[in-house]
Amino acid sequence: MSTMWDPSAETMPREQLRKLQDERLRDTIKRVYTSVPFYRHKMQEAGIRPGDIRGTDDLHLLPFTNKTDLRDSYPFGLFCAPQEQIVRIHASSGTTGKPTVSGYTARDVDTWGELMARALSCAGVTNRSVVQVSYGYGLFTGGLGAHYGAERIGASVIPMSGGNTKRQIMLMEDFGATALCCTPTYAIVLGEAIRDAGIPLSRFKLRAGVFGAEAWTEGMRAHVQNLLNIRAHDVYGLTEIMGPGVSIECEELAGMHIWEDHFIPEIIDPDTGERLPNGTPGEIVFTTITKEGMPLIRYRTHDLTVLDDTPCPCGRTHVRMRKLTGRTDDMLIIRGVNVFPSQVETALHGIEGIEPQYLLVVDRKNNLDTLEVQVEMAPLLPGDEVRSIERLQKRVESSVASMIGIHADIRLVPSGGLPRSEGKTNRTKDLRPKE
Ligand code: DLL
Repeated sequence: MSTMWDPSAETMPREQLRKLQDERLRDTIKRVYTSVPFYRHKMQEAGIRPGDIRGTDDLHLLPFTNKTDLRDSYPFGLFCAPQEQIVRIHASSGTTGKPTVSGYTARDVDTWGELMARALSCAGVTNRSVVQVSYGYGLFTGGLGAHYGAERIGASVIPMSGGNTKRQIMLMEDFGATALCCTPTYAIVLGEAIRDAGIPLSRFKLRAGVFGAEAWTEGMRAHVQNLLNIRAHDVYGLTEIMGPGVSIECEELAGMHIWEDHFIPEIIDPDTGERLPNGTPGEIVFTTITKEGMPLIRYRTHDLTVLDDTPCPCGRTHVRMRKLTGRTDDMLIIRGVNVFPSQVETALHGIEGIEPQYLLVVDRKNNLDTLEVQVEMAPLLPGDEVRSIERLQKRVESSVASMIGIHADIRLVPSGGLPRSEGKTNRTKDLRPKE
């Protein structure tokens, strides 16, 4: 049984929770209306004044916020607090070369630590735990998010960051890590490396995994639990809303509790924007109600899931979202990194000798995602030699890698070699197993 980090918040009766949400929503709407021209204009356009929003029941009156709104106000246009109060900036991949940015005040960083402390406590982390954080540290929110949460609990944190599998395994054993935070695919890489090196699991003290940042199946859960002899918890979040810890699975491992005293979730029909009742699959939309740096109103995540409001045996009253089943846009998550095909297009732009026809092929080999980018070459001229083609390939490779942040194998194909479609061109082929 895990101990709750903040029982009064986590088991708050629904009626009280609703009241708190109403209050916090009203306050957020007033703040964004006063301090963020984008929201003021949007609300004015929709004929809404802050006083019209009395609580969560009025949420549907407000317009959605989209990733494109963030892009249009890049980098800091949606910040609600003055620059001198912003203490941290994180970012994730945007749809083109520019990232999606989020700004935090000191109180936001504090809240994040608190919610990650709740999340890690759901996985049984206490002040006696040793937490190996193998999410990347940096602009990506995984590393620092898990780090602050584990420190808040008083656990001993090993700030490993990603990569260097052998060293990860050595320190996991030597330092007696009891919890591992990383992407599910990296957890499998670690587990298989331990197995393949023939190191007995009895040498490790690992008990829990807190895995997220990408979709993973129940099949992967069973595999990784078996490889590492742990209980594996799914954790969800996104940079724009906060980072990891927006929701987490409790000991029941049956859906992720969304911390509703800080975020209001809605499920909508992605095509019509219509709000759907709990239990119906659709796109999850979040409104933040305590954030100061960059509050977001009805932010469309493009993530597909189902809200489950049935009581959870753990006693937490916060609604659960089921494992994600996909996305409504073309964003791919490859080794935990978000990749948009349009980024590849931007990277190819202006490179002489290629044509703007490309295809991203994602696959999984030995439990690790692979990415191949197929690109059409301009028709070859007599005298073009193999060497110049190799040079072209290298150039494309480095341009793509610096744009998307991960390595992709580049395959140059002859002009006209990629399939053309009559409708919307599909730029991706995802061959990874679904279950
Ligand atoms: O991935 C934050 C995070 C870090 C979550 C570590 C969990 C653990 P972004 O890079 O902004 O933030 O990517 C957000 O990743 O919209 C989902 O599509 C996907 N995603 C995040 N967690 C999960 C999950 C971080 N548990 C995007 N299952 C989101 C499936 C997930 N997809």
